Order: sequence, then structure tokens, then C-alpha cells
Amino acid sequence: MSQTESPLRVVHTVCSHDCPDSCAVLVSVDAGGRAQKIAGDPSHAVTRGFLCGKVARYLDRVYSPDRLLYPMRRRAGVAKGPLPAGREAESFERIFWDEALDTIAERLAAIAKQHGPESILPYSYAGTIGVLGYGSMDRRFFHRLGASQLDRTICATAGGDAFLSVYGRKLGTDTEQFHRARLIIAWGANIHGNSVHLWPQIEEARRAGARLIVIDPYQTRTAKLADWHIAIHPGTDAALALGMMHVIFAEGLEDRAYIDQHTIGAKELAIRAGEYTPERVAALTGMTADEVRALAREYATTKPAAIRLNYGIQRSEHGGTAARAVCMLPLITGAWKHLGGGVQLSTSGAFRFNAQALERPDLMYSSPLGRVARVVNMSRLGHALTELSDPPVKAFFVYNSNPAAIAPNQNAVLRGMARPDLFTVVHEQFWTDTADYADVVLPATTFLEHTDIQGAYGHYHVQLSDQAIAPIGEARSNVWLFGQLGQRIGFTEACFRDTEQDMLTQVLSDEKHETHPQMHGITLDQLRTQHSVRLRWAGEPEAPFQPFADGGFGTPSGKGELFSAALAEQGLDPLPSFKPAKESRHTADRAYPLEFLPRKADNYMNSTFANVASHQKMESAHTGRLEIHPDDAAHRGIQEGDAVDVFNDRGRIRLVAQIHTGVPAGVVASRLNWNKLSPNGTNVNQLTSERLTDIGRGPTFYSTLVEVARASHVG
Ligand SMILES: Nc1nc2c(c(=O)[nH]1)N[C@H]1C(S)=C(S)[C@@H](COP(=O)(O)OP(=O)(O)OC[C@H]3O[C@@H](n4cnc5c(=O)[nH]c(N)nc54)[C@H](O)[C@@H]3O)O[C@H]1N2
Ligand SMILES: Nc1nc2c(c(=O)[nH]1)N[C@H]1C(S)=C(S)[C@@H](COP(=O)(O)OP(=O)(O)OC[C@H]3O[C@@H](n4cnc5c(=O)[nH]c(N)nc54)[C@H](O)[C@@H]3O)O[C@H]1N2
Ligand code: SF4
Ligand SMILES: [Mo]
Repeated sequence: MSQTESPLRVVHTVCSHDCPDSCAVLVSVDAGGRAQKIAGDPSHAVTRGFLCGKVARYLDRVYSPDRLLYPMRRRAGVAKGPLPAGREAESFERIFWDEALDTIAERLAAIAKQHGPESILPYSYAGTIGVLGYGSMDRRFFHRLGASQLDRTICATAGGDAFLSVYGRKLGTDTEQFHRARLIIAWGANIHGNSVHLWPQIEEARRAGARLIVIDPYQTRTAKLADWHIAIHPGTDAALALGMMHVIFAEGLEDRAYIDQHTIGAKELAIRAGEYTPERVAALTGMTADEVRALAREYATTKPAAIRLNYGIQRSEHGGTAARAVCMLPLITGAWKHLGGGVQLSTSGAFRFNAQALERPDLMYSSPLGRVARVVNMSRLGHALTELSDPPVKAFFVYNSNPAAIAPNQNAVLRGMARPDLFTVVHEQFWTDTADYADVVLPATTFLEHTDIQGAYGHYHVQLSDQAIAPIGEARSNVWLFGQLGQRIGFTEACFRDTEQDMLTQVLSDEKHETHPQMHGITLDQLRTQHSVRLRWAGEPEAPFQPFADGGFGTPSGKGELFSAALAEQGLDPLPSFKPAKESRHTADRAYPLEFLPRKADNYMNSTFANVASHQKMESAHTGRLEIHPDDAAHRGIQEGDAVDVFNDRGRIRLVAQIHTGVPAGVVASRLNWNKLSPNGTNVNQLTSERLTDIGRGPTFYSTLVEVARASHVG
């Protein structure tokens, strides 16, 4: 059929999954309103016409027969806990939205009255990173209620706060300029698996002679494709970065002019780096001293040199410090001066949406509390649900998240969620592990089924995501849900009647754009016609945006801070240093000698997609496997394909041994999955702890010690 005859209507949407790439997604919809095709927008500078393997098959997920279609209530007498996959609904009964909303509003009001509103805990993360879906009407609702505030630390606060301590603004090397780099270091960043739209840039750079170095204990897809893979010991990145600085300063490879003009603390840092000789660093990281020297020299002398630091290294106990140390490298070599050089952790700080208007934190003062509510750290959910008092958590409202699978110290989390006295609401697209614990389950829309606006943490484009299809079943968006609940519970403020369209206008109506001039003049009308608008960086297109090339720091000193007085004030070390994690090879005892990497799956998005058959197929070679080095396997009499138990004081999971050298000796790895789809009904987070990072209060998934034994050897 030629294009003119085609009955398909193309709708511009944006992938709202928690990924740096925020792809422009074209959805072709037929005359009956059904999406027939999904594709990356070829005209988008970063998406470049392709989608990752996960979202290329997105229609399998949208039209999955397993979608939640209507509100449901737990049947009387059915205990909370894991339900058999595919038969969950038997434990629930269908109710109408009206009844669901009234029930929830009544219960929340009663709980707030009896135990105080802070006994209500919202729990959400990045099921959608659309601005409205991530946090808008939901925040208004919980603020006005006086509910506990959630500290959303589960992913990025350690690295984020670390980056801010050095730069004061979360900006990074533009993804679209990476092709100019002649050295690219993927540092704790699985680019090919987790943010694949940077890959074409890397390929282009390599065609022009660039080298790719990957620093990652695990042989990722990205590492397999690298010129040099440095399989560093987990949690030792700060030592390596300091060792590189040692060599750079000792050999005079630093950029004095840049340092003098744009940084403070270089003298103190050079003294600190002096303690990290290549020999010492080699012993800590598992590299040789010559490799440390070679890396430092190549990094300092290749121009432009770009570091893609993703969130991998900050998921360990001293991950904040590690991220700080790595982020400082381009300040020392002046790599920011070269277009395509620098470091990218996140670009999210470039966007400014009107959070005050969207989230209305002022509503806390109109709540029965009349003050700012307490803050509960989402990375310590087990503690919050089982130990918190004054008041204890009595209502738990989950959306945009699957905490039963993704939160650390899972045994405590599940014990808490199983409490019969806890009233739990779960707004979801699928019957997740978390939904198994709900009193009321509500159906949620996917990004094809609602409207939203989005920035990105891996590029510099604002995009409008139009609704492509009608909601499946009775699914409703987050905005709709919390607006309705606000009205039902009797909140009279007009903001609870705002529609998504009203909120799109509010988002862009920020008077504080003087701090973010690149957002100035971007309008909804423009987004409606162009769908994606690049931030309006001064000087473009003639002079492409180059963060920190000539200042622009947001720190207290206005400089790049190699020494942080602000951290010193908090009682922290103002300079980076290496400290071993409490759970690491440096501290391990005989009981639990192996470092465990509870990784993300290349074909899922955290726990999302784990229940979709086409995605399970792509991931099948890794599902339920424990990757273990031949030496560690031999030591324990483990052979390829053996059932093994992986355990520590917190939990135990059963996996199948996969023996290979893609994991170093002393390290074992497995991947995140839904509990109920895992061999013994539990996933890797059985083994992780609620210990928090040194900076940013984040989780420490990658600082976990375990032991492994053949299953038959264990009683
Ligand atoms: N396919 C896929 N894509 C995703 C996701 C997914 O689950 N699947 N998740 C999305 C989300 S939420 C995020 S936050 C981003 C995160 O993207 P990344 O930051 O890339 O996240 P991770 O996979 O946690 O970590 C990256 C790498 O760090 C390595 N690593 C672990 N410990 C250390 C260490 O101590 N030192 C060093 N140098 N490396 C270490 C891991 O082995 C891993 O390969 O990806 C997003 N994209
Ligand atoms: N062991 C281990 N644990 C980890 C990690 C790891 O690497 N290893 N990674 C951590 C990281 S980086 C992150 S970001 C977290 C992620 O943790 P979560 O943010 O909980 O991510 P997902 O597991 O993807 O679950 C998101 C859920 O939101 C639902 N959802 C999607 N869109 C919507 C919507 O519009 N409305 C509603 N109501 N629901 C929606 C999806 O169906 C999905 O079930 O996990 C963390 N946990
Ligand atoms: S998950 Fe990431 S790479 Fe895949 S389509 Fe979405 S934004 Fe693009
Ligand atoms: Mo994340």
C-alpha cells in the first residue's frame, strides 16, 4: 500500500521508561484505534530511527493479555503474599472505579485520623519518567493529605549529589558530541545494554580512530566490544581515579591554566593523590601498576577525552566518593575545553519544569499536619514497614514502582508488606510481585495511553508525548487517579481538578528561567508542532554547547570544587579517598567471601518487561543463572549447570551455575527478575542490604557479600 492510501495515523510519543535515552517514538495507529507499529523517530538527533530491543517489541507489552484491566479488591480472608503467576486475579474481585476510589479515600481518611497522616507512605519511582506521570498530581495529593514524604534515593542520589558537590549543576558532555572524542571511557556504564543510543556516536568516533576503554568488574556487552576492558575490583574506583591523578600530577600532565582559572582545591587534591601510588592502586583494584600509569597517560594526553560515567559505580557503599573522584578528572586535564570531551553522568539539570506548580509542596501547610511532613528513605523500605514508629506506616500507596522486587533487603520488605494491618494500594499495568500484596489493585496506562512531557538524563531535548491510543480496559493515568482521589477525599483546592492539558501549561510556566535560560521560550505550541525541541543553548548552532568549558559552575565557590567545604561542614572528607566497603573483598570473612553483583538485565528495564514472553525469550540465556569464575566454581566443586544456593545472613536464592571468565575470580553475578518468575520465588534482592551510600543516602546493591554452594550440599 502506498503512503497516501495508508489508513495509519502516526502519533509522536516519547518512551517514558527509566533510561537516559528518552527516545522519540512514532506509533502508527489504524482506523480502529489500534497501534500497529512502533518505531524510533528517524528525524530525532539522538533516537536516529531505532529503538532498543525492549521497546521495539513494546506492542507485545501494551496489548499483553496479562494487562490489568479494571480495579480489583482482595477477597476476604485471602492472606497477602506471593500468588501463582497468571492466576492472581482469582484471589481478587472486580470492582468499579467509583467504588475503588471511594474505598481508598475513606480508608486513607480514617487512617490519617486515627494514626496521623504521616502513617500514610506513598512509594513511587520511575515506572514513567514523564514529568506529569513521575510526580505531579500524586505529590499534590500526598502533600495536602500530610502523608510522609518519600526520599527517592533508589537510583541516582549518591552519584547525583556527588556530581553536584563538584560542579553544582547536573550537566554533562552532550551525547551528540561524543563522536568527536578520541578516547571514550565507559566507567561503570553498560552503554550497549542500558543506553544504546550513545553507541552510534561511539562507533563513529572509533571509525575516526578513537579508543573505547571500559572499566567494569563484569564483562558487559559494552566491555566485549571495547579496545581495553579493565575488570576492576568492585568498589575500588576512587582508588583508581586517585591513582590516575597521582600519575597526572607527578608527570605534569595536568592543565594548569584550566585548573587555575576554573577550580579550587587542586593543591590539596594533589597532596591526597600523592598517597595513591600506582603500586598501591594496583593492589586495591586488581590492575598492574603499569596499567594504572598507562590509563592515566592515555587519558591525560588524548584529546578530546570523554568519560561516560553512568550510575553503576555509585551503587556501592562509598559510591558517592567514587563518583566524585571520577568526575574530577576532566577538571584536572581540562578535558571540558575540547568539544566532545568531559564527562556525562546525567544531563537532567539542564531541564527546568515548574515543580512548585506541579507538586505544590505548600499544600503540606493546609494538611491536618500543618507542617512539612517527615521524610522516609525509599531505600530502607524494609525498615520503614517493619520498624518505623511514631507513627508506624499504616497505609502504603505504590505506583510507578515494584518494590517487592527492586528494593534491597527483600525479606524485611516482604515481611512488612505482608502485615495484615497495612492497607496497601497498588496502581500498576501488570500483576507484579508488589500487586500480590495489595488490598486494592488499580489499572494504569502505558505511555501510549496518556499525554506527557519529558526531559531526559542522556540528552538535551524537551519532548511532548501525545496519547496514541485509548486506555486498555479501564486503565487510568497517574494524574487522573490522584486528581480523582483528591476530589473524593474532599480537597477543595482547584488544582485537584486540573487536567493533563492544564498541567502541561503549568509545567512550562516557570518564572525562574533566568537560571535555565536554555528553557526560555520553549512553548507548548512549539512542542505541539515540532514534538521535540532542543534546549536553546546560547551560541548554537554555530558553537555547540560545551558545559564547563568556560566556567558555569553552580557550586558555592562558583568553581569546580576539588575540595568541598560543604562536605567538610557535614563532617565528611572534603577530598576523595578510598575506603573499602563493609561488604567487599577487603573486609570479607570466610562465611561470605564472594562479592555479588545483583545486576540489571539487558533485556528488561529493572523489573519491567520480566513478565513479557518475547522479552523473556531474549533474556533466556541469563535467567536464573549465577555467573561464577572457573576458580571459584572448582573450589566449591561446582560444575556448569549445577543448581547452586547463593546466600548470606539476609537470605538465600537458588540459581543454576554458569561458569565463565566474564566475571573475575571472587565476584559472582546474577540478574534482576520478578520474584514469582524466579526459580525459588525470590530474586537477587533477597541478598542485598539496606546499608546506605556515603553521600546521597542511596542503596548499596553492589556492596554485597555472599557464599555459594552446590544445592545438594546444603541442608
Ligand atoms: N537494558 C536495561 N537498560 C536500563 C536498565 C535496565 O534495567 N536494563 N535500567 C535503567 C536504569 S534505572 C538506570 S539507573 C540506568 C543505569 O545504567 P548503568 O549506570 O549502566 O547501570 P548499572 O547496570 O547498574 O551499572 C553499570 C555497570 O557498572 C558495573 N559496576 C558495578 N559495580 C561497579 C564498580 O564498583 N565499579 C565499576 N567501575 N563498575 C561497576 C556493573 O557491572 C554494570 O555493568 O540504566 C537504565 N537502562
Ligand atoms: N538488585 C538490584 N536492584 C535494583 C537495581 C539493580 O541494578 N539491582 N536497580 C535499582 C534502580 S537503578 C532503580 S531505578 C530501581 C527501579 O525500580 P522501579 O522504579 O520500581 O522500576 P521497575 O521495576 O521498572 O518498576 C516500575 C513499575 O512501574 C509500572 N509503571 C510504568 N508506568 C507506569 C505508570 O504510568 N503508572 C503507574 N502507576 N505504574 C507504571 C511498571 O509496570 C513497573 O512495574 O530498581 C533498583 N533496584
Ligand atoms: S528504553 Fe531507552 S533505548 Fe529503549 S526505547 Fe526507551 S528510551 Fe529508547
Ligand atoms: Mo535507575
